Amino acid sequence: MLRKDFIILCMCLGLLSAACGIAPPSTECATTTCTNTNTNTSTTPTTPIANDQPVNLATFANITANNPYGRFYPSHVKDLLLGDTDNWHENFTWMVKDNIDQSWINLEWATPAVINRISLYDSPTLAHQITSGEIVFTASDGSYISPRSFSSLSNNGYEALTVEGPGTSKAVKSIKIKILNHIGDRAGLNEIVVEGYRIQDTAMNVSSSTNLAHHARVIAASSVKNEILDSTGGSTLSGLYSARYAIDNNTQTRWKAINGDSSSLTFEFDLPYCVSKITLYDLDQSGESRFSKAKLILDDSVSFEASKTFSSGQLSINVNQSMISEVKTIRVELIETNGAEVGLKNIDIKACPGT
Ligand SMILES: [Ca+2]
Ligand SMILES: [Ca+2]
Repeated sequence: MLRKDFIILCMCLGLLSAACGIAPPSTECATTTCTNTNTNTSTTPTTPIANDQPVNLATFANITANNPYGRFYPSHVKDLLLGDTDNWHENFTWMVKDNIDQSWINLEWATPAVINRISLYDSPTLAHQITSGEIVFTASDGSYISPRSFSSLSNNGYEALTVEGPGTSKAVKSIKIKILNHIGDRAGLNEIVVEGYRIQDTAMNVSSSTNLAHHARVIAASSVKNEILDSTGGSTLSGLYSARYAIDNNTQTRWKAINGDSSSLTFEFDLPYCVSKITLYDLDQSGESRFSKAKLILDDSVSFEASKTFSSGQLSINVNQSMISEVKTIRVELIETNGAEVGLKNIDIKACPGT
């Protein structure tokens, strides 16, 4: 079973509440290498961005990693869910199988952030444990930041090892977590929590090649196939078609709804971005339904509709900049569909040039 404290998070995510948060570490670390701390005590708001309100910035990071292994996708480290060995943990954890001690996972933000702490949760399988590693920081101004080393993670995957970040001394644009030693024939992480805040409350110097979808989090979905979140009945939590898979930088995964016409998905950024073009990638596997008409609603105020043929794999919609330039939330509605199990494989959101 999932741990009860994270079941709360599961339920929050299942209800897709904007108020759902992740527990911060309860004990501060005074040194660069810290011991395990329990993180089960409280929750914080996850709606940024006031500078005095630390949030889990991992949620808004683009995640990449080397040495991918099966369905243990890197994006699972920011899903706010701790998988365990009895409940489809391949859908909630990141694992590597080969070249383990040369493996890494990278979190990058579209704009700089102050990083106070990083909490690492090991993979839940007791046969696999990270026993040492290093966190490398890339400063937004290109200057050097000393890497932080860490020792053995708590093997059961439910208790975090917390490492100090550079804090206010340096703004950071990315962090890379390297595995240097391990036990077992695989290794990985259940979850990464990054406590910090933005140094600006507006997006600056975002590359037009950036896919802003990778810096968003899902806050609502009309339905999700096989998303069973009954914490009292012992039901399994498959997570196979989670809404987060529509914005996960992975064309192998998909959000799949079960309510056909007017299925919807809403996600938000932690900063307002200028958006120039949004492309929706339709499902394409045998037995999956398609959409032919979609609607985008930006910040609950401006909407666009566009159509494609059912057989077409994607739909691109240009956003008129005279109508809106600072977007915080995007709602996607699949208006006309040819079956119940509709969804999205991926969403690409282009930032405006020169913003
Ligand atoms: Ca996870
Ligand atoms: Ca995907």
